[in-house]
Amino acid sequence: MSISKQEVVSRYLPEVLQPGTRAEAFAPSNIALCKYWGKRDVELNLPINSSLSISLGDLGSLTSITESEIGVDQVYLNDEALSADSRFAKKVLAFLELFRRELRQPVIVRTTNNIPTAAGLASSASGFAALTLAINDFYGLELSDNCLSAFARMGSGSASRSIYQGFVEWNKGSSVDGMDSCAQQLDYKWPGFRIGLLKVAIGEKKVDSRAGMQRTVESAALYGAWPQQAENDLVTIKRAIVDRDLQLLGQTAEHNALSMHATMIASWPPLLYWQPESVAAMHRVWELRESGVSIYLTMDAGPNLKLIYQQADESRIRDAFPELLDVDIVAPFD
Ligand code: 2P0
Repeated sequence: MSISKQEVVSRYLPEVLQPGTRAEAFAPSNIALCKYWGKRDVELNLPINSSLSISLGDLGSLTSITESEIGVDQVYLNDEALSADSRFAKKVLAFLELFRRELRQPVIVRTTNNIPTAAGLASSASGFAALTLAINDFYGLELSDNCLSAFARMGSGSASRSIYQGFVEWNKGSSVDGMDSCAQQLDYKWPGFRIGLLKVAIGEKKVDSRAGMQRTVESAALYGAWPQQAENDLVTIKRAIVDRDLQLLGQTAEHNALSMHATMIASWPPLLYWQPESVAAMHRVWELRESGVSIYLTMDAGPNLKLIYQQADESRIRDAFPELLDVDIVAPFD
């Protein structure tokens, strides 16, 4: 039996809210090295497996909440006022509603994403993390970091990880209310660690992650092998981070991503997020690796690649992927 989001949040709110007049918060986007794929509770976004990510420094979402003088709530995305029935505005206001109690003072929520649109990155992780942090500040909730991460997770699972910078582990947890399903920052830095965002194809995906993972859990027999693999991969990736072993980290992350995609492909109807250009780029990564460059790939629920490598190989990788010059190379620890 699932508990509702509202029930969970209400337990942690002060009796009387004391809203300020303005709050603003930033949260980074993140790329999972060990992926989250599959939910044990759809209402609360509780995952079947734990996951581990790297946050993208200053690429992410900046969200502000201010008191409004007009009689209704308003939502802006990238400086554009949205209509109240747009999908984004509805999601934002439904989330905000969880934290408001009986307060009816209208607010203006403004979100700006500085994630390069060319990178093909989802913004729901950084968006819900920034919104949660801004809500905490605006209503003076003084929530703990664990609580902030767990609440961000209720907006979007991967948002639990975007509360933090650096390497972040999201423990799947086991409690019914999900309050132990929150992320933690790993206390390891890795100067020279790089993520290259390689956009190979454009276009809206037809099936979003939320629907895609549900379809996989319900229809792919191969999914049965996924939770255990993910748990094993997470342990290996943590060890690789501690040892700064790029080969071990890269091959485990790449294998993890492709195994996740295998479960998607084994769903019905099939889920294939790759485009021909994605496959061509994968082959280029593998050729480059065969020529001695330590480069690995990971992919999410879309056609684009994220490259994992170290600064020492940067020029050879830029030469092999001139497209990288157009998008961002993220150096989380430098
Ligand atoms: C991840 N993805 O670990 C995985 C890998 C996509 C592929 O987290 O339904 O937008 O909001 O919890 O967080 C994307 O899924 O899904 C995601 P919901 P979310 O990064």
